[in-house]
Amino acid sequence: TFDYAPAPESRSVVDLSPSYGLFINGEFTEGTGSTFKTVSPATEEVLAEVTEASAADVDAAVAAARAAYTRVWSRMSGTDRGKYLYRIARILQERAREFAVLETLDNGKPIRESRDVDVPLAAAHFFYHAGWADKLDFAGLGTDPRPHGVVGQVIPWNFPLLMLAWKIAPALATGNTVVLKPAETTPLSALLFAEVCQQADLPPGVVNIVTGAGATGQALVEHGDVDKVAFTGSTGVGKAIARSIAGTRKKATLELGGKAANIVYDDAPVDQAVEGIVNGIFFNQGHVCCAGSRLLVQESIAEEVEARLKRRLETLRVGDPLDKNTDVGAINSREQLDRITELAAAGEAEGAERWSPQCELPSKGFWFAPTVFTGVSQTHRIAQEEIFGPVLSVLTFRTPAEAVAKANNTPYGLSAGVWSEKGSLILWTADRLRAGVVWANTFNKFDPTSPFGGYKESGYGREGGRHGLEAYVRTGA
Ligand code: TXE
Repeated sequence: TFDYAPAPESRSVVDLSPSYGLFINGEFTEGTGSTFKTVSPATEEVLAEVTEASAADVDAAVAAARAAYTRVWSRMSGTDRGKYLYRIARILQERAREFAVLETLDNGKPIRESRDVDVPLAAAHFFYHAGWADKLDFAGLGTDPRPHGVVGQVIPWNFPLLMLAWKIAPALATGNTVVLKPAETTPLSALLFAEVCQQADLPPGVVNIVTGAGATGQALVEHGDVDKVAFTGSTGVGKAIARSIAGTRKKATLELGGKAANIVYDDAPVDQAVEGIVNGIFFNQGHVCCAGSRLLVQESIAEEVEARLKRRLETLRVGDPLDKNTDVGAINSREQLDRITELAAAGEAEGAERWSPQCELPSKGFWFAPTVFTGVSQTHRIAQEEIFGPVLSVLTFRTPAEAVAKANNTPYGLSAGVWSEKGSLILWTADRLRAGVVWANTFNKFDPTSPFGGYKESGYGREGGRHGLEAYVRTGA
């Protein structure tokens, strides 16, 4: 183990305040609740004190969103709503460095990823939806698409800014107003986004941010004046939300867990596939709902792929997330580290073979070395349960039919990858996979124009693309 001090020049890009309030009706307010601390997962240093919104605070935020909806946002032309979204997108680009550093500090992900993926994709999401705002009549949404009203949105900690963009951009483009609760371990980029709303002169109340833990999220989704709920997070909480709003007028979209198969056929371009396997599971420390957490490799090439994969993993740099050369950063929280550690121990106990490259981990913070399990069988917990960490389970198959059967044999159905030189085999396989997204000879490719979402216990509804707009409107015929 070793100690490190985060690079001071990167740190100075963000101007952290010692404490943060809530963003309600266009202003930062102290709120009536208590406070909690958000820490850097890489060092355990306290970054800031953040307000834990009470039920009364949630009430005030929903009232602000309702007033903004009724008085301003639902009456505004799509063209004007679009102008605000374009403005937000441009400010995100201008302040990209600040967002990237803040996201990395609060989340623990490598700066290269927040700089090259999270922040540009968040801006792209606003640009894309700005374009829809005045074209909703042509989006195939039925006759006279209308917004729902006030949307309550709860997001997770793995892509804090990007998930915020996935939620807020389509809601605003379609004329809804929003109360959003970021995850308790990563509230800071949402609060910086609140500043962006001010800078863009967004009418007060159109976007409100309430920070806090599960109880704040629950108060929001169960609030009587919320018309629609959008949630990304664990399958357990997603089911609880679905139960709690059953029988009410509320619409809901749920984006939940995954256990994606990355299927590698024996004619696949092996070097490319190995890169795709590494990106599939070690990108963002494996804190990705669509992570390629199960490698299904054809038996005849399994030995070669495993050997090349291990050689490649020896070169991954694990450590300081603010260092531009880092490939794998910190685990987001101690709770998540405990979950990963427990599931990895179960993998060993159930008889799979555990391997990690030699790597020194920092002495403070939450860290887990990249880990590969071989000899995994379908019934093992590490083949069924979402680990949400840098842990790959390797299974083998002989025939395409067996690959499909194994790939589909989990409660989830969010994403999958297929690697082969044969287009026909890729299409045959994709057609049989119960997964919302199937990547061919690539993995973890995201684009605002493509709908994303799951089958089975991975949830329902789509985000992104034209389909993503459907969740935010009600239509006539
Ligand atoms: O998720 P939670 P956790 C999976 C992943 C991970 C596990 C647990 O497997 O290991 O879930 O993570 C808010 N009503 N995913 O415990 O609790 C909470 O405050 C309303 C996959 O962090 O689901 C946070 O804002 N809201 C996933 C958000 O829900 C509630 C991403 C997610 O937290 C609530 C995250 C309640 N009763 C975890 N309880 C993905 N699909 O990307 C909690 N929250």
